[in-house]
Amino acid sequence: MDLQALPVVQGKYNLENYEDTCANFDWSDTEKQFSWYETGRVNMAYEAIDRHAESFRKNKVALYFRDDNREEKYTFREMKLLTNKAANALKTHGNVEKGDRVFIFMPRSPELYFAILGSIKLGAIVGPLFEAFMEGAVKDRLEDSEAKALVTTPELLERVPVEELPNLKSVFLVGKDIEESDTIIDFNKRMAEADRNLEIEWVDREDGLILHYTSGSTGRPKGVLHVHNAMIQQYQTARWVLDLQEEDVYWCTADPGWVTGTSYGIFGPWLAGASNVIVGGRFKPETWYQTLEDFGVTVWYSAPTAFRMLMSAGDELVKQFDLSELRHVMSVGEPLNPEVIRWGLKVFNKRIHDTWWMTETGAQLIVNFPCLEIKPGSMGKPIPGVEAAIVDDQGNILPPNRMGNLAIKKGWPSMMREIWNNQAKYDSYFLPGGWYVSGDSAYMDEDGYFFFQGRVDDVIMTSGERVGPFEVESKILEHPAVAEAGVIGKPDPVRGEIIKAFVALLEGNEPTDELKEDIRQFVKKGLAAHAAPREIEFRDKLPKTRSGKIMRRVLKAWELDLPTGDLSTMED
Ligand code: 6R9
Repeated sequence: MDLQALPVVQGKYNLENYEDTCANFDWSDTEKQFSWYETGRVNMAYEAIDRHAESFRKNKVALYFRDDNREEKYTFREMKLLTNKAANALKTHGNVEKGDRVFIFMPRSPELYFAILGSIKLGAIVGPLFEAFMEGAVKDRLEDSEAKALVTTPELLERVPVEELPNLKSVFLVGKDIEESDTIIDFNKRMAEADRNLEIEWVDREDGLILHYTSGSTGRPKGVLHVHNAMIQQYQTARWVLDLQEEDVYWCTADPGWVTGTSYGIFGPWLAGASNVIVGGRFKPETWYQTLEDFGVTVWYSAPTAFRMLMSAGDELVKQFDLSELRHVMSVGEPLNPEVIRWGLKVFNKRIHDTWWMTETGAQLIVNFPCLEIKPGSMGKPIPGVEAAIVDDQGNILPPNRMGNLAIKKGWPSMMREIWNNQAKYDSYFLPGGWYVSGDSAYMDEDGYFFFQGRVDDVIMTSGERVGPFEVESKILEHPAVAEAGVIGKPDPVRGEIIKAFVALLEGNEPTDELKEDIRQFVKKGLAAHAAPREIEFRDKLPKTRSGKIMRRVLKAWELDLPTGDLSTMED
């Protein structure tokens, strides 16, 4: 059963009239907000922090931080000085300069944000790594990007094979009693003694800002490079879509290891001068509701898996909290089920607004604006200044209600500029006519609303995290008992999809439950907990093409009891 379109709720939104804005909008209107417009030079960290520290927002809280051990807050002025100090420490002790890659690999903490913004103030390119990554995943990324410096913790350092990374010259450790050496530097100590004044590195709009590694269906994870110019769209969507206003308290639940945690956990909200809540630690429904109540969160950005987990924690729990400040709720990362929207209406009395975008796009592209009617099941409409369409494999635009490739006309401000060291991969995203092809299939209805249908490729979205089957298969293949492995996403009511692996064993190995668990642990330790298959099924042989590629499509058909389709390329 579908919900009827949910009407606009009365309110004063930053975007009041969608149609008019689309007709008259020009990105150069937004560019005028930034220093670049006057000086020709810019720096994301200046625009996100220092600019406010030099304005009426000086003593406004920029960052509220909480985890199991710490509760702290920092004003924009304090953030400016602390990020200056972080920059000075990185420069003095790590020789970090413009264009260098600095990786940040640690759980959420205020220092993580000082380190990211400090690196950006030096013009360095930041590579954020999710804390759950294990040695293999960490090494791949540091190696591919030739990272020069790393900020991490003593606990996580065990997963960094420093000796095998010749380009990695300095490792800054955030922790207690750090013993310094040629490569190891005590981040807190060096920050404390660093100068609080800094000559910011003014860069060009097209200079590198951030490198997010993400997964495709083939090959190793790829480094998606974004540039400072992304601020134009991140700022504009923070106004239009997040609808941030001066008095808002904003909470984005994503970790900065993923793009949502940087574009909308750091850049967007701070470009808009908002108070930003950052919460560390593991997901617990009680803690999340407590966060909403204690900080008086007004604008909240999360993901369907999280909503579904809250939903399964029951309606009695949510009633114990005062969530009356909450005024605007958004979702990203996976399809937002109408059922979740219905639940949101019931327990928060709020419409949950879906937003669609990707690591590669740098910022939101198709969304349900607060000023639009919401059609449950739809991701919404393209933001003004962006052209979206459904195209066929040749780049021809398809009419309404026809399913095809969700594509965006090249040239939006926050688009990725490079796949690190891989021009061919970058080029493979585009079709004739200047269409960027997302890898998602969708259709558009006659009112211009877009509806997500699935991935065109084999990428798995599990709990909102994007996992490439190839990376998991490669890891499983390293297990001494394994001959072949094929990995697919299996539909799951809470997590969207779970990772399922089909495995053929080398001769002499018994297909036991212990071995399944051993393979699971092997992937968990070698790659990351969220990439470990929740289900493993042993088969004597896996379906392969004549060129030896595992046919994941056939595995999926086995799993879902569907017809296997055309098998003419199968080996025998
Ligand atoms: C921001 C982010 C991108 C992929 C994307 C699509 C899926 C994102 C969605 C959605 C349905 C939405 N996705 N938003 N699917 N409805 N509103 O998630 O980036 O990690 O790169 O994932 O996520 O399949 O192609 P990323």
